[in-house]
Amino acid sequence: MNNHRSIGLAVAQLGAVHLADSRASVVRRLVEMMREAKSRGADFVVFPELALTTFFPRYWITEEEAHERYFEATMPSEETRPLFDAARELGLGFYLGYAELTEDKRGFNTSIIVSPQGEIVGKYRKIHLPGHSDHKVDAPFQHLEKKFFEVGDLGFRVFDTQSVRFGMCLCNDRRWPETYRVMALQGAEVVVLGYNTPSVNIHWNEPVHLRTSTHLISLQANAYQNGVWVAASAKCGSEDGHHMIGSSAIVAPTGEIVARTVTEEDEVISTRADLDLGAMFREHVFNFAKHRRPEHYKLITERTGVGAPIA
Ligand code: CDV
Repeated sequence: MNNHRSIGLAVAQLGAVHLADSRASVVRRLVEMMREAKSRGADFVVFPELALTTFFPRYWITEEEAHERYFEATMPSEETRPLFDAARELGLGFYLGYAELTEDKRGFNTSIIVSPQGEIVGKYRKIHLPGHSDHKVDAPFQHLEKKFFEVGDLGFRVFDTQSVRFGMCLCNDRRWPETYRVMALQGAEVVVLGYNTPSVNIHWNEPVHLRTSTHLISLQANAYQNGVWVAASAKCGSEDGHHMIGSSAIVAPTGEIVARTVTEEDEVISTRADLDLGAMFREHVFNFAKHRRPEHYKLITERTGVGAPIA
């Protein structure tokens, strides 16, 4: 055994959450997986995006109805407190995605990091929101993240807890290299994220095998290029007939998948993440201070879409 710094890292994938499922029943499933993660030696567990309800942006409903049924006005609430109690009881930190309603009725697709003391130590609000805000009347379902959520206003920050520097993001953010690089430039060691990736998209036709492949490629490439661990947790399976991919995974800073789910149900995967594995890359091939050339990257912050070639 080496004496490297490490953390026991678990991903708790969640199977389908149907319209009829109560918050309390979902929280019970999450707590059960916290116990399973702890029994495997985990110190931290990663739950999915919008983990407490069905993936409601697929339904055309009013903002008021969505707020009433699917958003959290407080965290913890009566219904979510068992997660915080379990964290304290088990000495286990966690990441959780949920729909956040602020006091002034603004909606965000949010995630938090909670310490083993049951304190919220970090909050993130999703920045790369996919989908649309209008009603696609001819589509079999909607993807209304742009209707129900504002673009996150907290940036890609990092949070120190359990002697680890965590970064976090949500779902579609995982496909964008800027997400990870901004966090890696702040010394992130572990990037945690949750996702709901539908197998069918109303905007483009990508077969399921490719959807799984592009999901994993995004995690693997960005783990390697930033020397970070990436732990990604799906909500998956068929929610009232709407299927979402699984393949939750833990990826090492080498870009290798060290654990991956095999079901589309509630399933815990885990590993002991050697935090010095990332240091090896950050000190050599991806030594940012030595090798990055930001003077040649200006277009990345100046432009959103494709424009004219630079002179
Ligand atoms: N919830 C998501 O952000 N889903 C997107 C889909 C729409 C592609 C994803 O990146 O998986």
